[in-house]
Amino acid sequence: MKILLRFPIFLLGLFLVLSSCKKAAKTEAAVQDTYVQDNYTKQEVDIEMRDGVKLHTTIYSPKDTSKEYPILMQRTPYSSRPYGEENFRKQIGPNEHLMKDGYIIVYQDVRGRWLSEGHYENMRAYIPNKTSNEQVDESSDTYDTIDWLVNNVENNNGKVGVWGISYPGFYATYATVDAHPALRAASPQACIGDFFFDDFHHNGAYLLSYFRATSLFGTPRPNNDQPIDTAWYILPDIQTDDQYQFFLDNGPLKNLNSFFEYETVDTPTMRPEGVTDDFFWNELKSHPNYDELWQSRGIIQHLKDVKSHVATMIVGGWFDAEDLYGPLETYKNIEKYNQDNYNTVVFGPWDHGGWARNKVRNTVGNYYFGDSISLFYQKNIEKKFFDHFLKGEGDKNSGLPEAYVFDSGKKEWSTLDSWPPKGTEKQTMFLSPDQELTMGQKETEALEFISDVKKPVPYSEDIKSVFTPRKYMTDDQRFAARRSDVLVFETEIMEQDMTLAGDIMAKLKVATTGTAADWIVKIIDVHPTGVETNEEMQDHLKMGNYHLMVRSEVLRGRFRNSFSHPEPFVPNKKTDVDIKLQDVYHTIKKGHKLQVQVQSTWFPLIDLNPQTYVDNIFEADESDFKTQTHTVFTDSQIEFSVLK
Ligand code: PG9
Repeated sequence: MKILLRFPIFLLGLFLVLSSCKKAAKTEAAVQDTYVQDNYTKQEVDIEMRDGVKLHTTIYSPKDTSKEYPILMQRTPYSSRPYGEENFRKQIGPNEHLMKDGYIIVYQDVRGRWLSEGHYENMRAYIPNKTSNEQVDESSDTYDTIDWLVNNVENNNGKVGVWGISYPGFYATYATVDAHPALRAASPQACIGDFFFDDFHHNGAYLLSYFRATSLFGTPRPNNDQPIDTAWYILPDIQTDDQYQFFLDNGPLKNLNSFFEYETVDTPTMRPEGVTDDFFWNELKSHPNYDELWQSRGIIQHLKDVKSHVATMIVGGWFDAEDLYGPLETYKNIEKYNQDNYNTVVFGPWDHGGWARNKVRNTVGNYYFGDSISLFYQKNIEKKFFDHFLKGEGDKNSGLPEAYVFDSGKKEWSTLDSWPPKGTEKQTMFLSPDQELTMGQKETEALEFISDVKKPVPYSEDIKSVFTPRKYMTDDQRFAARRSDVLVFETEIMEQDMTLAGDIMAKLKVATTGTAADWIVKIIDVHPTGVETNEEMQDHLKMGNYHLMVRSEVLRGRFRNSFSHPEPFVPNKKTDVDIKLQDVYHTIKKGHKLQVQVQSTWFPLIDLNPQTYVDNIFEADESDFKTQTHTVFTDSQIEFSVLK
C-alpha cells in the first residue's frame, strides 16, 4: 500500500519539476526587478541645446564608482520614463548583459516630446551646413547632448554609443550625421529610413493599419505644447475587433477626419475647412505623393559622410512589418558612401524588435524559427559590438562578421563578408498560364480578375484590430489563394534547395479597365506535409503544407514611374509595373514549392484604391470607388537573387 501511495506523489513531484523546467525554458531567467535600483543611481537633468531649448535626460550610472564607464544613449519619442529620481526602470540598456557589465545608460526625450521643451516634428528634416544656433535638428541635438554628457557625467570614459529600435533607431542613425567626436558606436535597429517607404506608407500606398498610431505622433501637447509627464494623446477607439469591417463600412478615408478633432488640446475656435487638430494626420492627408515634405525628412540621403570614428551595426528582422526599408537602406547607403568605415549588418528571423526580447522560443506569429536566437544575438553579437568599441580596442577586429544573417528557410545563421552575399545570380521566373511559376516563358495569356471594392482581399484571415500590423508577415496564405481575385503561380516540388539571398524584383505586365490600381506581390514557401506542428500554431492550421509568406510588397500603381509625379493608367492598356521587394535570406528547401501570389487589394493593411484616378485618395468620394477588371499578362516575371 505504502509503495502504491508513494508512487502518485512521485509522479506529481516529477510533473511539477518538469512543468517548472518547461516554463523556465520558455523565457530566459529574468533579471530580478530591483536590479537597476540595486546597482545604479539615477539622475534627471534638462540639458540646454544650442538654441536654448532644454531636453529632459535621464542618466543611470553604476553605483560602483571605482572605474570609468562608456555612455550608452537612446533618444526617444516614447518617453524616458519613469520620471522621478526615485523611480527606476526594471531593465536598462540594449540588453541585460550590457546592463550587468556596467555602462552609463542614458535616455532622452527628443525635442517636443514628453518632458522636453520645443516643438515636435515627425522625422525632423536634417539641416546641412548650419550657420546659426537657431538651425537645429536631431543631429545638433544629439551633438549638444553628447557634449554635455562627456563633460558633466562622472566616471564616464569619454566614449559614447547610441542604440534604438524603430523610431529610436531613426534617432540613432541621425546621431551618425555630423557626429560628435566622442560617438564611437551606433546601432540603429529597425530604424525608420523614410516614412514614404517605412511604417505609414509602402511605395505610396497608405497603411490604413497604422490609423490608430497616428494620434501618438500628431496630437499637440496641451497648454500650448508645454512639457508633460503623462500621455496627452488618445488612440482612436474604433470600438470593434473587426477592423476589416469597420474600415470597409467607414468608406472613404475622409470619413476618418472626425477621429482627429480633439477636445483635449487648445482646440482652435474655428478649424479651417478640412484641417484637423492632429498635425500628423493633416500631413498624411495633404501629402499623398513623395513631395518635399517626405523627401526632406528621409534620413537615408544624409548618410554620405559618416565619420569613420563611428562604428555602425544595423539590425533588423526579416519579418518586420514596420521597418524593413529603413535598416536595409541604412546599412547599404553607409556601406556605399563610407567604404573605410566599420559598418556591419545583422538580420534575423524576427518581427519588429524581436531581437530585444528574452523569449527562448523565437516565433513570428504562427511560425517557429528556433530557440534562443534573440538571446544568442544579445550575448554574442550586440554585447560584443558595444564592448569592443566602447570598452575595448575599438579597431576593426571586433570578431564579428560584415553580415550576421539568418537563413529563415534553413533556420540557421550565416556569417558572410558582404550583404547581399557574393555569388548570387539573378534567376527569372515567369507567371505562366495554368497557375505555374516557370523558369522559361510560356505563351502569353491574359489572366483577368474582378477587383471588387466592396470585397477587398483581407491581408489577414484573423478578425482583429491592431495598433500596427505585425503577425501577418508569416501568415499562411491559403486563405487568399482560394479567392478569385488572387492569382497564384507555383513551381513543381523543388528537387534541390534554392536559397533566395537579396532583393526580389517583380516585373509585372498588367492592365485595368479603370485608371488606378494597386499591385501586391507575395512570395510564399509552400511546406510539404508531414512537418511537425509547433505549439504556437493557430488551431485551424498545421505546419504540414503551411504556406509561409516570406516576403510581400505593394506598389500604388500611380507611382510606377515616379513617386513624386503620379499618373493614371490608360484603361485596358498593357502597362509595366515594377515592384522591388525587400531583401530576403531564405532557402526554399528540397521538397517545398515556391509560390507567387498577385492581387490588387490588401485590406485594411493598406487603404482601398478607388480604382479610378483621383489626385488625392484622402479626399476621394464614395462615388470614386469602382469595381474594375484587372489583367496580369503571363510575360510578367519575378527576378530572384539566388545564392549559387
Ligand atoms: N516605427 C515604429 C512606428 C512608427 C510610427 C508609428 C507606429 C510605429 C516604431 O517606432 O515602433
